[in-house]
Amino acid sequence: MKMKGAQILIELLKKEGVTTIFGYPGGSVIDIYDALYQAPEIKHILVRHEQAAAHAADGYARTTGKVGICMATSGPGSTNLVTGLANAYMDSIPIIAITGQVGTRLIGKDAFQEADTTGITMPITKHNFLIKSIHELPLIVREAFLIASTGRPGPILIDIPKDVQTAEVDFNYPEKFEIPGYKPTYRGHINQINMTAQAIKEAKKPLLYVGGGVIASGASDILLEFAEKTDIPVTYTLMAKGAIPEDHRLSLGWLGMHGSYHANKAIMNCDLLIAVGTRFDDRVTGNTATFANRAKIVHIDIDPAEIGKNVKIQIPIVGDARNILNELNKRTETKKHDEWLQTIEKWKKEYTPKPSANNELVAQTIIESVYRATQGDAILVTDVGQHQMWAAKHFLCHQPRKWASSGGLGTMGFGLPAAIGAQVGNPDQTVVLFSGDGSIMMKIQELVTAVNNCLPLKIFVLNNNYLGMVRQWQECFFDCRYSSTHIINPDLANLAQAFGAEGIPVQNQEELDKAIQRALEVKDHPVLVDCRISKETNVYPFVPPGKSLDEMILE
Ligand SMILES: Cc1ncc(C[n+]2csc(CCOP(=O)(O)OP(=O)(O)O)c2C)c(N)n1
Repeated sequence: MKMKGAQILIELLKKEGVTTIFGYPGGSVIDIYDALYQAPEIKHILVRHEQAAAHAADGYARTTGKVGICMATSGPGSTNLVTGLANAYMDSIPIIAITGQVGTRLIGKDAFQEADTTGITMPITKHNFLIKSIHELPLIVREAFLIASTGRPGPILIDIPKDVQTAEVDFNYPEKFEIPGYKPTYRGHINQINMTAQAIKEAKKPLLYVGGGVIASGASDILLEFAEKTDIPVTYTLMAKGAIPEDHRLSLGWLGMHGSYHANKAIMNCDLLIAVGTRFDDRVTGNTATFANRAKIVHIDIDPAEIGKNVKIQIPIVGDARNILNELNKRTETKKHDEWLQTIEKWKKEYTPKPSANNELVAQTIIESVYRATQGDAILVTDVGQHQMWAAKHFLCHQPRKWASSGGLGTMGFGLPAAIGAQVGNPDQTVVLFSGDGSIMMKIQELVTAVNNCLPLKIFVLNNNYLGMVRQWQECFFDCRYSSTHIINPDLANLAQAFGAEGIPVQNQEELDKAIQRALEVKDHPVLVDCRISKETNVYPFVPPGKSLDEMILE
């Protein structure tokens, strides 16, 4: 049967199990939108800015484990996706962006709303495609889904010129296909696995350092089994929050610039570091020359390009985290590391950050109050800044895929659209967003997207009238010269009301408790709680950029 390119695309998406697209229409995707109109199986969430479509697809993917889909028109539509794609790329999140392009004959002629979308997005996608003929469409869409979700996951972009969308051909679904040269390695080299098992046997102070790869490969359960059997404590990156229950006796919290004191101490004193599905980001390592410099380092990662990129590795293992942890589990014996765990426990007692002494609302208390009220049974989403660090510290996650935060790119404005994606993907779960007054203003227009779709997001803005994290750096390194970090915003609770959401301002604990209860009982619209917090609180501990993890500023 003859079908138009736009219809073929929708058929292919249905075959891939797509039920939701986040997007924004325009002339170059109007045919796809028309095909979508006739496909009620796929829900389209109309955002108010294309960047939000990409972040929503990202939040959807992080919290469901499925591929997230976003769509935009050519030119300004596709360039607006760029930040969202870069964000997903840095955190290895599988999303597919579908963009319209001007007709093939107009490409390169500065046609209306033309941009070199594949050129622009080349460095921030795992792969991208410009479809030149309708005959290529089926295979490319199938390849896109495979590449996005296998190996090291990541964003893929498919740019579809207008004439490809309107051309007609007989549609044949490519049941079987192969991508020459694309063969991710899943099984680790057995010799290297045996060497690691031997190193574990010999180690007195071993430590696991895990990253987002553990979540991506669904390895959390086996990680826990392995850690318990070998009695090895676990520290993790922000991306791996929830990979191990955070209240587990072997969990040390996250590490790095704002990580926990005892996790950073453990890194600097361990004799064996087993890094799994992580990329030794500079926020984690601090000074790479001194990072874990008393340890033999094992690096397990599916992407061979990551091994040895930032830190010298003694035992590299390329492969899937789940497979390799399984193998390691089989090859290791039950062990005990009481002395090492006691040392870590001593560090844990040595330092706990002090809450602010005055009577104002403090961010940490707000987050702890929400954590208690939800009993931690929520998907937690954050924006970027101090509130992100406090949320990560004070709201514990006990399962994978309960946490969505911009790790690698650190994108302010990620939070609200990502929370929308998380709620759409998990309609029965409570979704809590912690944002800052700077971050929320970057994508505040998406409140109406949440209102239109009856999404009961619980949004807590930690409002300190500052771009807090930058102010903290100005305080610490620029002698309190607060250049352009004091921020005056509209009344956020009233603004929420204007969008059709519910807005509640809070100044003290009593008002906060009431607002939390109200937010949790609402089922059909977003609630924004504007928490006026103490203005100049800092996030501690704090490893200054480029310093060693044991050079933490404590207060
Ligand atoms: C898009 C973007 N622009 C600039 C920055 C730099 N930046 C990092 S944190 C921060 C301040 C965040 O302020 P706010 O959202 O109010 O959160 P707070 O730190 O006060 O909790 C800024 C400007 C960024 N991360 N992302």
